[in-house]
Formats: sequence, structure tokens, C-alpha cells
Amino acid sequence: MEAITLTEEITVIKSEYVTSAVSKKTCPEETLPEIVFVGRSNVGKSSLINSLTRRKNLARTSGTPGKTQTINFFRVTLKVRDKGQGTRDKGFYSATVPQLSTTVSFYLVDLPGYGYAKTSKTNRKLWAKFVDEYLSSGRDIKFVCQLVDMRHEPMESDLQSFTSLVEKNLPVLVVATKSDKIPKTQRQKHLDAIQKILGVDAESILPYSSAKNEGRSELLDVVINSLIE
Ligand SMILES: Nc1nc2c(ncn2[C@@H]2O[C@H](COP(=O)(O)OP(=O)(O)OP(=O)(O)O)[C@@H](O)[C@H]2O)c(=O)[nH]1
Ligand SMILES: [Mg+2]
Repeated sequence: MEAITLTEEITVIKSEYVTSAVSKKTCPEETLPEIVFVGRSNVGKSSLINSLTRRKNLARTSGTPGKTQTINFFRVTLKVRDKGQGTRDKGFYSATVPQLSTTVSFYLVDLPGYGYAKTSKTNRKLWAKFVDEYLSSGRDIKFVCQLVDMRHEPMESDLQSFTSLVEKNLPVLVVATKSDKIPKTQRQKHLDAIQKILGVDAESILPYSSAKNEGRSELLDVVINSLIE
């Protein structure tokens, strides 16, 4: 009989749109842990929320930058099943400890992007103001995903955004999006450039493809760890 260790199994059991906010006051009253997505317009914030929840149109996406214009809250419930230690005999699995399962609920928070020149200056200023107000409001933000397009070096605006999150003492995970657009052999080079410009170590960058769901289980692991700490 061969002894094996099985890891946790994470399943999204519910995901729903809750509300759109444009100020601290219009954020949901119900407090839940929050995980936030920031980045340039068109970097793939809303697509990542759909990939994570395995929903096609939970968050609205577009090929044209400037799609998301409000702070959008999505309530998500995950089931985590700790399969425990087990033994496998001729393909049959028998657990030696009871299987435990826990459910956790939290918000995924989609933000308007920055850096899109075609949106009016007034709008951009307004978005930046309420996003900053939200990020500084003392809500229960577990961590923020700073998205950068894996194909390009981070821009000045990305560095500014990243620095401002760090200054707010928010834990930040850098997510390098659209990884499917770069051949596997080229990826490390791109990750190195991002690492260097943002001044983070390799473990703080997660390559992600919403098109292929690459990076999904790694990000779900980070989510679970942030929630159970
Ligand atoms: N190939 C590929 N395309 C992607 C990926 N993620 C997003 N896209 C595309 O990028 C475009 C922008 O995606 P969105 O998710 O709307 O981007 P956003 O960051 O929410 O943009 P704003 O709401 O305007 O700030 C869409 O055409 C998506 O299909 C990905 O992982 N791979
Ligand atoms: Mg969006």
C-alpha cells in the first residue's frame, strides 16, 4: 500500500455581484474580507475575476480600455476541503483522517483602471480620488493584486500605483497578466524585468492567464492563506 498526501481542494461554490460604489459611503455595509484588483485600464482586472470564479460575465470586460468605471464588489464563497492524509490501494482511496471542509466568504473588488488617456481628465481624476479613498478607508483588505501586463515593462503609472499601495501598508501581490501571449521560453525574461522595475522578489510575482486559467490555483492558494491567517 502506497501512502500519499493529498492537498487541499478549493472550489468556488457561489459568486455574485453585490454593488457598485463611488465613495466610501456607498461601499457595502456588510463587512467581509476584501481582495482587490488594481492596474492600468485593459490590463485584465475584470477578466481575472471571471477566471477566478469560473464565470464568463460576472465582471464586465471589454477590448476597449475604460470599461470598469466604479468600484464593483463581488461576494464569493469558497469551499476548502482538506483531504488529509490517505492511503491508496489498487486505485481506491481511503482516508485515515476524516475529511474536513470549511466554507469562506469574501469580496473580490474590481476597480476602474488608471492610465487611459482617452477617458476625460475629469473622469480620471474622479476615479483616482474615490479609488484612493476606498483603499485608505480602513476596510478589511487582505491583499491587493497589482496587475501589470506581462508583455511590457511596468510603466511609471504602475510603479506609482504599486508604491502607493505599499505606503498604505497594504500587502501587495504583483500579477503579470496575459501570460498566454508570451512563449514559455521568454517568460522568465519578462518576469525579471517586472521584478527589477518594481523592486520585488520573484515570489511576489504571479504570472496569470485568464484566457487559459493559468495561475488560477496558485492565486486561490494565496486567497485562502490570506483569509485563514
Ligand atoms: N489573451 C488574453 N487576453 C486577455 C487576458 N485577460 C484579459 N484579456 C483581454 O484584455 C482586454 C481587457 O480585459 P478587461 O478584463 O476588460 O481589462 P480591465 O483591466 O478590467 O480594463 P478596465 O475595466 O478598462 O480598467 C479584453 O479584451 C480581454 O479579453 C488574458 O489573460 N489573455
Ligand atoms: Mg474592468
